[in-house]
Amino acid sequence: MEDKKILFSAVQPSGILTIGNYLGAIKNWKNLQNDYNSIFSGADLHTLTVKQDPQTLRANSYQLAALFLACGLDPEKSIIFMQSHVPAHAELAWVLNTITYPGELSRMTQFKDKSQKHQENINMGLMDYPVLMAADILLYNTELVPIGADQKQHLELARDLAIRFNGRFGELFKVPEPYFGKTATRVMSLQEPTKKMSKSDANLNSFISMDDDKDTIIRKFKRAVTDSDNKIIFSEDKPGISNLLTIYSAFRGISIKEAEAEFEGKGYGDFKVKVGETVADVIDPIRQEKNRILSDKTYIDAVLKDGAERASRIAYKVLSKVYKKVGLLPRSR
Ligand code: LTN
Repeated sequence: MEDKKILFSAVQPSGILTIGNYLGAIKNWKNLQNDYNSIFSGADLHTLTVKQDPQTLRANSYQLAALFLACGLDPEKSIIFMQSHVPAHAELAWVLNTITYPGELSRMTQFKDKSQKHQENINMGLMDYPVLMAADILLYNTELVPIGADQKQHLELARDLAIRFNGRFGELFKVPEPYFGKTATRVMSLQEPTKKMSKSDANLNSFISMDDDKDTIIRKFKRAVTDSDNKIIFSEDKPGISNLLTIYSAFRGISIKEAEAEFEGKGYGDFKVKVGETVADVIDPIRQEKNRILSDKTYIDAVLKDGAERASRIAYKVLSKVYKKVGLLPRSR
């Protein structure tokens, strides 16, 4: 690999993604892969921490891999693989577990939220989630980790564990930095614009999935909740309109100010249709390309196999240094 900084990120194959996930992660990855040695993973082991139907998980993993490719992640430029295909992730997580304190994990916001949400299945994996994520990151001497704000605490743990390990066993891990991107796009629900857009929302009109077709997208935007003063400006007391402006400007690659100027004097009806069309113009081709790629599982398997091989080569070099540092015997070859 060329002498560029190493960047690692991952998404869980836990079902359809929304335009929030797209704007928050994969859209930016496409550009980052030119500037960094980029490694992108489907975090399938993480997905097991909440109940999964095995068949659905398999389908979702193919969906995610195909979406990565359809969004422009390039297997020639980046390493694209499934976490479970590189056992070093689970192996490093074990070692990191031995330097992690239960209190560090039990006070994680996401653990507390998910424990609330899945009271029937509070398992050790759910609590250990951030340690596996630390392993994902540290295995590749990662310097940069593109993440959303919700993963900040987890990245902080990865940094703490890197520093703790280095302190105890000698310099080895790079201490990773978060990468939040230029604009923090926080996409809100179309129905309750004070809540984050979520694919698990019972109201299907509240989110745009990466699987929605053009008509569905436009219909959902037409139904988006706004207010009644008919001014298209970004303002705290206009969460609905502000959200639509955020989405529009992110998809157009323009500033909120420019978007406001474009719609000055226009009505909400026209505005909503325009936002819908703009989003659909980007999302619809991605969906079609994703479905085309999905029809060729052999191709996806080949991409993931190559990715896993390349990832393994890096990961096992680091893992064997970890094993040596902690005092495990070298394996004779
Ligand atoms: N927890 C992340 C997904 C994830 C990840 C990672 C992100 C798993 N491993 C390593 C960055 C680096 C999420 O759910 N967004």
